[in-house]
Amino acid sequence: MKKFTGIASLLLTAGLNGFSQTAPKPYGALPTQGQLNWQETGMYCIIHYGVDTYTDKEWGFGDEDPKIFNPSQFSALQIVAAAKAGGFKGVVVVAKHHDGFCLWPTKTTEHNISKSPYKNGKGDILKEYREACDKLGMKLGVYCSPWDRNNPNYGTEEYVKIYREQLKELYTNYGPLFISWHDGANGGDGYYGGKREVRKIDRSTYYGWDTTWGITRKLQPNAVLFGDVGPDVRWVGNEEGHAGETCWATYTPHAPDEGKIPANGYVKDWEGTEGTRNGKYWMPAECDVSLRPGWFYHKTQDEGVKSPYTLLDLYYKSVGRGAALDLGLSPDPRGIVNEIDVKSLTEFGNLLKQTFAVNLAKGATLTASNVRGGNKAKFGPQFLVDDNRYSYWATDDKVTTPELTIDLHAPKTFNVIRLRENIKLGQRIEAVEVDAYVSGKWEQIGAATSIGGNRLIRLSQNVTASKLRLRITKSPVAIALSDFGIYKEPVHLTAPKISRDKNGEVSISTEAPVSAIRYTLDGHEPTTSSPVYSKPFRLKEGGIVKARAFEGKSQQSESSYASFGYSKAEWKVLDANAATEDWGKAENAFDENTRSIYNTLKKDDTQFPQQISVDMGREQKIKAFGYLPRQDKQADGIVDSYTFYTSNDGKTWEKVASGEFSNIKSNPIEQPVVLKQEISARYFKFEAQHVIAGNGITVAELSVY
Ligand code: FUL
Repeated sequence: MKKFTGIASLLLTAGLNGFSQTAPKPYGALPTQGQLNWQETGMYCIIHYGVDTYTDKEWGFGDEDPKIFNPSQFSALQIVAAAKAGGFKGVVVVAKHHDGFCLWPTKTTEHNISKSPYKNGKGDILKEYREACDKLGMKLGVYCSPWDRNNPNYGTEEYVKIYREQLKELYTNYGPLFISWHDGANGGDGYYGGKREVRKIDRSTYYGWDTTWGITRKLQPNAVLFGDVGPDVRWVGNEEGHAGETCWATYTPHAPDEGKIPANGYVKDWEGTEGTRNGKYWMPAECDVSLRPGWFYHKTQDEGVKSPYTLLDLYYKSVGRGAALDLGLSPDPRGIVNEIDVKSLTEFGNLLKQTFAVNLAKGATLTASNVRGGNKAKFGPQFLVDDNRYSYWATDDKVTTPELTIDLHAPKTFNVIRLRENIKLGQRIEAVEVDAYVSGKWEQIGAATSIGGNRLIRLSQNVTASKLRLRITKSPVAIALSDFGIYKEPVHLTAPKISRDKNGEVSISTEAPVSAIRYTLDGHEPTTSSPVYSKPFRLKEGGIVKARAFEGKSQQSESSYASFGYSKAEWKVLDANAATEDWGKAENAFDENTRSIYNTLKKDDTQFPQQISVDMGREQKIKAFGYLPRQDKQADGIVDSYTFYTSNDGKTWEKVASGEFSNIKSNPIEQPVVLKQEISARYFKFEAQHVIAGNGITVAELSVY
């Protein structure tokens, strides 16, 4: 009898397996609990605020006097509330940036907040953030820069110990933390206790990352570790806020040099944008991008705060591709997030809320071409609309390209589709297509690749339909899809694009036809009474153009903004280092085309400095210069140490500005150089002392303001 039961249960199990009533076998690398929590967090802010806020720099040299840190109105509560209003779930506080100044009273270095006048040396910014986060139900994470341009020990084993002590202090005193953020910018020149020299480290081995990460695991076991090489969350490879259109949660990082171990700051970072299909590790991407052009606050960038719709676009390109959005906030010298920034954040938060408030697929009848083991109660498609990210529709092992029809019972209008896999079983689905039943036939309306933990398909126009179809077109194994949603993003007109050509003619255009574009040249916001744009116009002296699209009486787009320097129509090259190729000629440095570059790159050794001098045709009043580095994602020839000269005869030159373009590698935006005082000159010279890579210089545009 006993024997018989044994055989019966064996038969039964075999039968069940045969009908695939057990859960599908997990596929590939899998997320940890910490990574699942991080995926659900989805969006958070990184806060850059410290001595750079007072020196107006992106990278402090490390010689800043702690006395300059004395905010009048610092409010962690206001800052965290601004992030929350934008729909963000947590903040990563830059506790120490490359300048080495610690915003908490650390025992590891004198270079910290206790030496500042803030709260008479009794202040602790980290503690204030901890309290604010607790009060507002937000998560807290920390960024402690490995590179320390202040510390005299930087480059030695002693410093690595100090760095680990700093992390220990942060982990012990300010938890619970959801993320520990490790930057890849490492080694270079700095103050280093007064030595003012260049210190190079072996990025592959110096920090002993395995040991350092062990400290995080021990003291903050629920925090994920972020870095170029994760190990939990990887850098996406750009600071523009977008992941690849195809973006895998799995990744195998590679060192730039064959046979070496990759590390933070030492990885083929462009590979992070898409990740690796069937990569060795579950290491999803984080997209970091600042709300402003730079990471720290600069008054001159007040006009450059990203608009709510730009943020929404980035949301689709990061969170919507299975990555996280990490948006940089830059409190101003008062110690709070500027009103302009708060406004944009709040509007963005409202847009998100409005868009995702209602899943229009709820209440639909879902019919699947296959359900695992025929067991609807366990694996049926009803789980796709139940608000649980882990309950799922699954197919039999041999069925990898099933279809699903969604009967909405009544016409619904939508423009966003959301899909999620149950990633506890890995990232399985490689491609899908979505159809709508319109005018008696199926029409494809959208497609997506690499589904994973969250995939949003933003349609270019509204679709109205009462029946939809989802086709899984590629998956190596049975599917385990957890969510299907359709949403309606509110109507909006997109802000016009403003550009200027070589002859100084300004054009304004919109993506779709609108009833009117109106613009201003005096810095004011365009209204229904501003002039209507009808054809290109000249803007010889440069200036600010603002434009807005209008539809009917009540609808208007966001306004767009462009600031132009003096027209370059009459500019001529006076002298310049020889260009490498014809297409890299010096004139490209002022042709108003950001895609063409002046290029002196050579294969062999090249002497620095290198220069280009320009005859502007007549004397101009100059307040500032601008250097726009190449915009094609290549680093060769990008200048990071410069001098500007002016002249009235093209022979004798006066040096009017010099310095470094901090962080230009990761964030290659126009670098404005404001002169100490306005100057009159007909000629200027841009001289490069150093580039971030390559032998020679590249310039997309030079501008004079
Ligand atoms: C970069 C840093 O060098 C920037 O200054 C900034 O902190 C950004 C978030 O990471 O690599």
